[in-house]
Amino acid sequence: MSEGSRKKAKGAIDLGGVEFERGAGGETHQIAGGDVPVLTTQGGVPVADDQNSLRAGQRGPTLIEDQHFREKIFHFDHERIPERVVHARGFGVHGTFETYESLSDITRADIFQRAGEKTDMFVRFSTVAGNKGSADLARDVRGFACRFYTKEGNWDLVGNNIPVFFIQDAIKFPDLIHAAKQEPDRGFPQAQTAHDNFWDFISLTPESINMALWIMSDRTIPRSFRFMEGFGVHTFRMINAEGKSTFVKFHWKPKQGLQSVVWNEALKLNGADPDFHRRDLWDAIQMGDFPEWELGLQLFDESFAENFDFDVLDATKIIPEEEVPIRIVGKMTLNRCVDNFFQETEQVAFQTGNVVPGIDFTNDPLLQGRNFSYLDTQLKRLGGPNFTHIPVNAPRCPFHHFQQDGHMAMHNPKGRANYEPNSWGGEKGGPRESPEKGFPTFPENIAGEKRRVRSETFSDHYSQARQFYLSQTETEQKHISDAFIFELSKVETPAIRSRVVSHLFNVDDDLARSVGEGLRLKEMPQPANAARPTRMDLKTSPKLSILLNGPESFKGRKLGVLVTDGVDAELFKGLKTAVEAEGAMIEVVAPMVGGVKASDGSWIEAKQKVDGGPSLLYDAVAVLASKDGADLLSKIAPAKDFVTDAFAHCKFIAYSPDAMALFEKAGIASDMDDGCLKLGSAKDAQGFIATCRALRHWEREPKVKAA
Ligand code: HDD
Repeated sequence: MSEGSRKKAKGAIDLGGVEFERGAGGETHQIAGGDVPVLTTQGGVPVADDQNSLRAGQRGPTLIEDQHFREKIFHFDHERIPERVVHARGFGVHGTFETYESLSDITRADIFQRAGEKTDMFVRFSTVAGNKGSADLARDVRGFACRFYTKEGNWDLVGNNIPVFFIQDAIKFPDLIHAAKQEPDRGFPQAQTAHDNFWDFISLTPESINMALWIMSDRTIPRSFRFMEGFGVHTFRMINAEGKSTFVKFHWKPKQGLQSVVWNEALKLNGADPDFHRRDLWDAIQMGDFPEWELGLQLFDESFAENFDFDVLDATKIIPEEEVPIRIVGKMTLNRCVDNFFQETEQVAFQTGNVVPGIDFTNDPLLQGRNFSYLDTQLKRLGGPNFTHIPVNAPRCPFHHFQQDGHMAMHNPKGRANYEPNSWGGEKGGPRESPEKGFPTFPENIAGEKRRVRSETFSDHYSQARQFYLSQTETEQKHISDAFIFELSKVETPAIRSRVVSHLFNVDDDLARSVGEGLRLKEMPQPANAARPTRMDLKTSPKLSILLNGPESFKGRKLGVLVTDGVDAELFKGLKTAVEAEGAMIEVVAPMVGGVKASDGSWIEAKQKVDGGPSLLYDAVAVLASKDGADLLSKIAPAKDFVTDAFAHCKFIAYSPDAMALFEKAGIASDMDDGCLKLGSAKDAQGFIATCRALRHWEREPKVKAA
């Protein structure tokens, strides 16, 4: 509000730029006027006093007549809606999709007709098992749900960051989720699969073993939503204007490259910053560093599907990129945070059934079941059938239908006709169907007995698990084995531990043995009975590794710099320049949040006090300390953790010569390796940042064993 835009009220006081006045009881009222609107009730009635309920006498009871109090409390009492039964914790943002080229030969979907066309999007990332308030770094699959507001309606691609699923038939979904979430008698553990029920179910469900390998890999502990792939999982169809069908699998490739954290880091991050992933995305978008993914299609025909090693309708299987290369057809840019979390992120109602003309389902039994479930769940969560009237769920193209009434109806059909056929004609008669423009279901020929049955073509449960495992680097294989050992160590029933290992013998002998030994099983189990023997001849697929597909830059990553008073100003400036030139971020950590005084007398502002800014938050770290500063840091336990954790998590570490005292006191000075770089002068900073492009110094890992 501009000064003098309104008169200062009598007795007004100024609390940090906002004007208040004292009421009769000594309380403060924020004064309306100028740019500040008058507070009203939901009905628009101006409110005079929002500090005190209406009382009979100064110290008497509250009056039931107080309609303002009643409305306020009534609304508050009804603020909560049920959280999602799965994927409760999520973070949504807006974006844009840009089509690179016309795909009219493959699909008539309007969004893929014109190169350069931009389509609005809403995307929600999530974890699966945890409740709404759980921590971001749980070991879990990440949801990757994308809505395209196309000119022919909403298309929802409701995928995950892992291309396969646990089960083949949707009828097992409630069992899977019951087993994964908190055990029903005790209500814990929260957001963890490391418990008996989950591994009991997995070990009795061999079709889940391929996914079990994926979830024990670092895919389930991504460094950021920005650094993970997305997958539509199922095989879908694309249909062109002539009615020709092509099978398709959807992939999202992050332009930022892939990156995960290590398990020990994830465990600690959950305490240091339970909002680590949502904060990361929020910060990146607010800073204008918009994350981008390219949309890729694996396109194939009936004859490929018939000859492929596995059934393309089985959602527990991939088609390796090496066999059907990915065709990049467009780019998604996430560029706007929501205005209100509840209104958009909580209320967005994704549905696999939202497909547009030119995109169609296949008979994948998991997809078929999902089409039923997603519509159904919205009724429970959003309270009625009119959830498409909520702006984030409404199409952005014209729409006309005869659905009417129900709770919270915002737009009923206008005019006399609310049915068809009708004989009113013209505008009065309302919308009509269009065989030409309408959604064309692919006329697939289907015949068969009505039976509860699982196709024989779905029965190979181990071959792709083996292929996935053998496609990983040695470092990643070790992480998988360590993750199994960690999770199964939390399983209290030895028979369940053994049963899981018995499946691993059908995947890879070395893996099974290392897990069995890590658990100290008294006796190695026999391989589990397999419906089909594991195929040993599948080629490895390097595209399945994270480390082989990382970025070649430190762009979008964060360097944490621990500084003290007396820090060499030139060195700090040199490092900052090098980080910014790379398109990365620098965050200053100091003994006190106010900052430090550099060697030239200049002031360096800090973002974090050292105990609130552990090295876990950063991709690489630097310690720039004066001699006195290093002595001070040596006495601060979180400063010692800063360097020991960074070292244990295989991060690159830079240090000013005087900072060495901290490493000595922390007990790691004699172990420091090629991943630790001394910054003699500002010139060395560039070389350090170039080194950081490798993200982690994995050679160190066998020595520190922290993963
Ligand atoms: Fe699901 C939510 C992804 C199988 C039933 N699912 C949900 C979300 C994602 C996925 C990303 C969160 C959407 C959001 O952000 O609001 N789900 C998947 C994938 C699956 C899968 C990739 C397998 C390929 N889901 C699946 C099955 C069923 C469900 C088999 C039930 C038969 N999923 C649901 C649900 C949810 C849901 C209960 C909870 C909230 C919601 O739908 O809107 O209906």
